Amino acid sequence: MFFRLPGKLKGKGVDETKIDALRERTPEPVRDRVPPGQFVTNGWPVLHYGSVPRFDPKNWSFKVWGCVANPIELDYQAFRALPQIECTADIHCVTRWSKLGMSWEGVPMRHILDLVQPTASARFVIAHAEAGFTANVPLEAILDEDVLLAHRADGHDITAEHGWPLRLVVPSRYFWKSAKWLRGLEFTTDDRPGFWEQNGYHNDADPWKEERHW
Ligand SMILES: Nc1nc2c(c(=O)[nH]1)N[C@H]1C(S)=C(S)[C@@H](COP(=O)(O)O)O[C@H]1N2
Ligand SMILES: [Mo]
Repeated sequence: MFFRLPGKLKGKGVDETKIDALRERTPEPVRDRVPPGQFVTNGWPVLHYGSVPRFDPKNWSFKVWGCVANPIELDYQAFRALPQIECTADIHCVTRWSKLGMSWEGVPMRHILDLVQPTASARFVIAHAEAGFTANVPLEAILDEDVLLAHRADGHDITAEHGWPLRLVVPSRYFWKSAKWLRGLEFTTDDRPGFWEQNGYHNDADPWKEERHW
């Protein structure tokens, strides 16, 4: 049986009957970093709904609004002038591939939080991407130090199909929460399921608990 994603998702599922065999090939030293039901890939599949948006720096901005003391709207130049860090993180896609030890470069979410100062009523963050795509995470999920607004991965600029010029990276959740072509963050009091969450994926998406589907 093939594991299929809802809608017109680009990319292919994995043959579920092969997961155990694929897992057995995982080298011993990293086996405990692979969540249940996942296997390690060295490639980097491209998966998303819809088409790859065109990037024009003149018409690009990054906004943060909602339950924050200091909403911001930055143009591309201003965004790129923000402090950047590099960190290493594993990513886990609900279609069962995991990619270990990826290096990511970008603006740490911690810095954005310092800038905007979420208010006491902020409990969730909705990532807004091009073409109306959204993904929701609880505030706790973005407090980890490895949560980045990334523009480089594994030493290269992120390609258009992987989210250029900016993507969210939330390593603690399945990769669908890591919105590509990110344009803004909205802090909210109430949770609001995003695109994949409304299409059958689990709201919380913890790969260690295999929170794949509702
Ligand atoms: N804007 C946007 N971001 C998205 C998606 C999407 O459909 N649109 N799909 C998500 C899903 S389901 C996955 S698995 C990852 C895949 O990222 P990749 O193509 O870089 O591997 O992007 C996530 N981010
Ligand atoms: Mo996905």
